Parts: sequence; C-alpha cells; structure tokens
Amino acid sequence: MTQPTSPAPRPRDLRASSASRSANAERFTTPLLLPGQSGVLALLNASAAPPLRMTIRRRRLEFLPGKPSAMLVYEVDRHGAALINPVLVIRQGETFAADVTNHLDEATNIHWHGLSVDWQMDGHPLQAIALGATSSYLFPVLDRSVTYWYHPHTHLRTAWQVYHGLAGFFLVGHLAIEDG
Ligand SMILES: [Cu+2]
Repeated sequence: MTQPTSPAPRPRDLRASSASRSANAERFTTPLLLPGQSGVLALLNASAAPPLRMTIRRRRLEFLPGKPSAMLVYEVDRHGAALINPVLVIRQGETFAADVTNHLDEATNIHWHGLSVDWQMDGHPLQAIALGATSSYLFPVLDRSVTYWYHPHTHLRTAWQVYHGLAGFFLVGHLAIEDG
C-alpha cells in the first residue's frame, strides 16, 4: 500500500494577501457614503412636516475626487444645505406631501415604489411633470415599516433617468434624529 506522496496541505500563506490588502487600502481614498444631514442620501424627516419642496434637476457630483459625474437628482433645500436624493422617513399613518418641480429638459415624475398609493398620486406615466412645472403629491402612508424607494416612471425614459441618478429611499418608520 502506497502512502500519499503529495504534501499535507499547509495553512495558506497569508503574506501575499495581506500585502495586497494593504495595497488596496492605499487605493481606497474615498470614504463610504453614509446617510447624513446633508448631501447625497441625506436623512429627511417627513413626519409632521409641511409639504417638501423638491426639485428634479441636473447636477455634477464628485463621488471620486477630480472625476465629476453628470447626474440627475432629486434635491431638497434645508436651511441652505442641499439634500440630494434624500432618504425620506415618515411614520405609518401620517400624510406624505411634496411639491415637486421638474427642472430637467424632459418630462419626468415620481413613483413611490412598493407603497399603497392612489394611482393619480403614484407617478403613473400618464401623470408626467412637464418641463418647468410643479406637481403636488399627497398620500396617506398606509404601509408597514419597510424600506421602499422612489424613482421616475416616465414613458420610455424610466431606465435612462434612473441610471443617471433619479432614485431614493423611502422608509416608513421613526427617525430618531434632530433634523431642524
Ligand atoms: Cu418601481
């Protein structure tokens, strides 16, 4: 009976991977984007609030230093700070209200993905916001606490507009932060 000739497996040599890990760490200079009080994905408490005044517009955003990207964004002004594609947080049972102005050079609208909303308030392609126009969205938040999202439902342009940035989170729940 022959013995196995191949050497027993050894613990993996970690030196190479730890060296490549540290090389990778040096390349990652852009911190992970987390929801904050302003900027991209800012948290916005929509509970017991007056109607949000939101614009849909073009913006150049610099996610990587020195490499600005041409984007389409949802934007809300909060005391002079721009909230870009804000994370909208509202308690179940409250009424969500937003006046949304389209500053793009094409029609768009907002669909409240996953929420139980009357079709006339839910960004049906027939309910487009014309160039320069403002549409008012108003609906009771009937759904349970889950992560939803919002995005355009523009006839033939939904994917293009989403790819270029039009998407945001809509959370049903309680936001335990002071957002002024
Ligand atoms: Cu959707």
